[in-house]
Amino acid sequence: MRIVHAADLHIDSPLRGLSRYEGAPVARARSATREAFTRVIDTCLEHDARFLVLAGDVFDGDWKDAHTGLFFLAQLARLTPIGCRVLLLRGNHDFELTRALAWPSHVHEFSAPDGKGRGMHRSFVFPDENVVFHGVSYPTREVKESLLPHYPPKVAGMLNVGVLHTSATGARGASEHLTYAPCSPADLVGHGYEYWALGHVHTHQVLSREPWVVYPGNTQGRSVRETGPKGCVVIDVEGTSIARVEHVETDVMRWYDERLVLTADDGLDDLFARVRERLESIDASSGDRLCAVRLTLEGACSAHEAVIEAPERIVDQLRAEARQVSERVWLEKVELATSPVVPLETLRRAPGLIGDLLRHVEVLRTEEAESDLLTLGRALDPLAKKAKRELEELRIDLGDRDVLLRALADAEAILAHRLTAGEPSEG
Ligand SMILES: [Mn+2]
Repeated sequence: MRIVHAADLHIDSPLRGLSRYEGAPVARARSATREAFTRVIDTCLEHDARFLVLAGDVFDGDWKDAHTGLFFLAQLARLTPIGCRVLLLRGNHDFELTRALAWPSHVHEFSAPDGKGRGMHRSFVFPDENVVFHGVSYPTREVKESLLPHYPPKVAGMLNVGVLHTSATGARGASEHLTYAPCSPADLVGHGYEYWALGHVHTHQVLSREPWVVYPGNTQGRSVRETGPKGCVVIDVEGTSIARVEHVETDVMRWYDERLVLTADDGLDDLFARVRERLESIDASSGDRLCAVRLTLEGACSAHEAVIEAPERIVDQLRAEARQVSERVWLEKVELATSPVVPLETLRRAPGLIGDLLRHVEVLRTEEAESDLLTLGRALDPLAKKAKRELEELRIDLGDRDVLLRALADAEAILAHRLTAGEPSEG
């Protein structure tokens, strides 16, 4: 007998910030959470699952309109022919669904602790499969106390599955989420159930195997903070014990947070070649999925000067390269953090003109020289007036000391590179 366990589907989550990039596969990205749920249902059908457990945050929040609910019901209806039943728990995101539709008879929703509105449904018993599910939905967004005291004791002679939306202490990635209904894995283990179907933390992990305490992770990554494969788990049950738990990927768009470290010999052509190579390997390893890649370029390299002289052009060119690699690969963001090959520290200590210049720049960095730095900034006023709109769009304020310090560092790197070009750098 098989059970599919999923959580944190966040169906119709808006995926903020994605629409800004020209050529970005926005429509596909928007529908990603829906497609991932479709794949969860596919997984139930493929494994002939008897139950589908949804452990909270199925929806990202209250439905904007009926479309979300109609889509959800249409997918659940696909389970009816195989007799797969659904156990539904409300988490902090979907505790309240003001437009909720009546669930069909194969959907069983757990009540909140006070039973508000829907009676007390804390345990659902299925004698045909000798299994009982226990769960407590969120009555409100912020559940500060452990919900564990509301869970009934184990029913002897049956498979007991606890469904719980919780911040389990020590779980990987737990710090990325607000702490709700906290509990410790040891308390869950001690409760006596054979399997804890958790939700809330978006990173898949097995906290315990005897008994099983499992986060399936979310079904679809929604930002660069949610990289790597995402999916649900398939639980193999033999009698009243768990034989196997397997993670199955359901994501249709995968996030990558990539760092590429360039070295001294790498010029601009090498930079593009290295990026292309990396994007090709990402594309090859991701199947037919969309890949949203955040790319950080680092390292002291010859390409640095060209990078800081025209960063926007480099980023545009990289987006064009990505597009050529595959239409499935999409550069979500490029961070240019390369540094000059010229050893600034050494040059700064050297006697002569270049040393003097760099030492003067260094003085401008001190707090005592703040007024000099701001004066320097004001020298850019005529330029700032011409580029007023662009600066506003980029939120660049030339009266801001941090902005000026960054500009100073770029100018310093360009100067040092130009003034020492052709000379062997001192090691
Ligand atoms: Mn949650």
